[in-house]
Amino acid sequence: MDDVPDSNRNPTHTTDITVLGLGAMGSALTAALLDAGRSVTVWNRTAGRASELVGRGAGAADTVAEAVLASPVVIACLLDHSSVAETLHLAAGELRGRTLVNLTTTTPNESRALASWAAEHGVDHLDGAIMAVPAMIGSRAGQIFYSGSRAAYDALLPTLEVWATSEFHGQDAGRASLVDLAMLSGMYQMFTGFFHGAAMAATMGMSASDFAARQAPFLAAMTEELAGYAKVVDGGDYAVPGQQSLEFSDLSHIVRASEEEGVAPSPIAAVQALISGQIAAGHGSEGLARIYESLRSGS
Ligand code: FVH
Repeated sequence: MDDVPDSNRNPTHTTDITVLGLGAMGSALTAALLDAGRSVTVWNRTAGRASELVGRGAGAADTVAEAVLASPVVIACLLDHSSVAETLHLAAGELRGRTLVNLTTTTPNESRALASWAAEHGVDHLDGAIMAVPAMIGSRAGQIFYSGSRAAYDALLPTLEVWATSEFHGQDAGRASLVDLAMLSGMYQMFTGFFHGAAMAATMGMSASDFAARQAPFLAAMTEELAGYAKVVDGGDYAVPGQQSLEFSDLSHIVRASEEEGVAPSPIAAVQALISGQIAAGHGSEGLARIYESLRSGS
């Protein structure tokens, strides 16, 4: 790396941890490790991103293989699954006998594919899914889900806890990613619902900020309903008394209003389609949570 002073080049000493990838998240993870007193070797594909961390005590490696050889534990925090595969193939032999923690966002099957690759190459593999932005790393506010090697998780827990609250989800490497992406699915659909509502309110001149000031406390109050809906889903009885029925929850008036105002109705129309499907299947008197069954069955 061109930005690294000679004294930090080609570390001959063994460090505690190697971090591959110094994007926003990899840099935050490294900084937290240094703050916690761990010795760290870093590598990044593009030169010029290590200087600040080197100034704080990290050693910088010129190649992936050199970085991997420097530590018994290797953290990968790269863009996506392909970049991880591409990078690790450069040091497959050097990784043998080491622990790999992949904190890159991947799909569950991509995590499982990496687990198989790691097993074939004698690497102890733990997959992690980060529920935090870089500024939250180093505090208990963030969460990181893990799955894969239980032995690696147990051994590394004091280090993992440097970054965020840790939660182990099982030895199937895909599970952490699955929980992560399921959580993000809920979040993005909530945001999309907000944007749809803001677009409707904008047709009468309300700013998105004014709409947000009203929507935020309302949505916060509505999240109180989640536990009740979850209880119905887990119990599997959607006819439990006291719920608002699907027929009563018909949202076609919101779809119509959206269309009348010239706003694309797609987000709310998707919800209405789930409701209509369950009503057509004869479940109109059951509660809104019944749409979970359409989603679960893939229909
Ligand atoms: N940042 C965030 O808020 C989110 C929070 C939740 C989890 N994500 C995931 O973390 C992974 C890394 O995210 P990031 O924010 O660090 O991403 P960037 O700042 O864009 O840095 C990307 C790094 O990946 C390197 N890279 C890209 N392609 C390759 C490749 N083919 N081979 C080797 N390295 C590659 C890139 O290197 P360079 O462009 O500087 O050379 C950066 O180091 C990610 O999965 C998020 O979804 C973060």
